[in-house]
Amino acid sequence: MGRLVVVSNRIADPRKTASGGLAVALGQALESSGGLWFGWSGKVVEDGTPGEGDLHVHQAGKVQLATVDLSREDHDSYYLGYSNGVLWPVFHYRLDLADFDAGYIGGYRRVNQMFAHKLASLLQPDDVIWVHDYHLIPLAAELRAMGCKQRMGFFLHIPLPPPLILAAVPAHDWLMRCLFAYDLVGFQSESDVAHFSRYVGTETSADILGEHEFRAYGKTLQVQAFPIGIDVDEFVELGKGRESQDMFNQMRTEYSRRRLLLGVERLDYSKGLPQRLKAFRQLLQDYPENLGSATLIQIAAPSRESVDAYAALKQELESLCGAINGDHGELDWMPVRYIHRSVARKRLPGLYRAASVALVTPLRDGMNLVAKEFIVAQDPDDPGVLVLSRFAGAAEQMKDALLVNPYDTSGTAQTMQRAMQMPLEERQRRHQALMAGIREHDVHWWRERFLNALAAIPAP
Ligand code: ADQ
Repeated sequence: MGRLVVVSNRIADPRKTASGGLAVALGQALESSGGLWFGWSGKVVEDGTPGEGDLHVHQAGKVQLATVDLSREDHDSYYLGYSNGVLWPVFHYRLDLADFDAGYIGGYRRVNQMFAHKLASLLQPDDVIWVHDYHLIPLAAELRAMGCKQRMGFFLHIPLPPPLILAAVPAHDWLMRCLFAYDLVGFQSESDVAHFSRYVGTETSADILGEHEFRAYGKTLQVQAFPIGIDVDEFVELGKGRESQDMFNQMRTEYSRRRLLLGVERLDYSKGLPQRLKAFRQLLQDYPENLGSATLIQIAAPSRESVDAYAALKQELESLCGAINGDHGELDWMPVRYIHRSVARKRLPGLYRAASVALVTPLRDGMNLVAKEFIVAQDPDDPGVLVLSRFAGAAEQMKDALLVNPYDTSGTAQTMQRAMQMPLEERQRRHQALMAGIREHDVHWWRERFLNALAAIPAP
């Protein structure tokens, strides 16, 4: 196979561990092929011209990193507007939060066109191009329009909604048609693949050639589920580090008389935070033996704060935490510790390990890597319990977690109670089964499966 070219909205220097498992895994593939990673630089030029941006190229080991700046107007319409104000909510089934401002889509197309132009100047004929996520759906179509014939694959990190939800996007037919410019499209779960197949069956005149093969617009497209995993060895190593150990010891000392429940995510409405807090409040009401003991540490890292829906969520969360603490707290015990910051990646395994229960209860999630990280960080002899939303992509694989419907407040409270009371033997059995699955289907397996499937497609 030729050189690998990865394209994503943001890029990371794969040599830095703070970048996380995905960057490390992609970095390894890029290193072995002497590849290129292309994306937005993160820089916004206040008085920049829409559709124009400086290209920066530098070398990180064997990998070339190429980034482009965005003008303020492009950033606001492509990134905040269309990507995060339309596609993110709709793809997470939240039509009520979508802002269908007609101006956004022009910026989205313009930036994809500009990225295609800048990228094309760096491409070699036998490159294999792997495009990531909803910001860049039309990229292959733009590259093809410029005559690029390379093999191209696309992976969607977020869910694909059912056809009638997708059809609410004014330009849905154009978006879905753009997917046919790729040779391979990967989704996180089988339910996403089923939604794609149903969309194609009901909304297009494409021929469904097989479970994974579709033909339309003069092009054949392969579609498959490639559930993303984590870099297990990297996370285990992080867990052995001093920062992680210190975190664990500090938490164990501070909460020695308490039972710790933990939530870790970006502050995002897809993650089901208000529903989770209400379920925790229900737990305290329905099972009063938890009063004075159960403590929920909720870490919610700031995210997309200039999008309106995020500011409203932040307020709702603050008020819920205040109410729960006010109603149930004691001078020596506060039921909720809410922290609106991210935790350094090196400390995360220690935090996960100190918790008796992890609450991973999104309303909808492409996969959810926190669920997998929590399991890997546990002590196999005395592991914590994972409470996982059935609406996370991870639920298709992690059947040995306690699956919940996050909209069902008392059902979720009941499951939290069950998790806290689970006998050691059952905890060990569930942990062992989950761990085996996570190890087998790690991020390297995911990357290789995708790239092998792409390589197996005959060149156009
Ligand atoms: P995200 O929505 O960001 O990702 P997720 O997969 O849970 O969700 O987390 C990504 C990473 O961020 C994890 O490694 C986690 O440790 C880290 N992280 C999250 N909150 C943090 C915090 N408060 N402090 C420190 N680190 C934090 C999108 C999709 C997911 C999909 C991933 C990968 O929405 O469904 O699993 O991409 O494909």
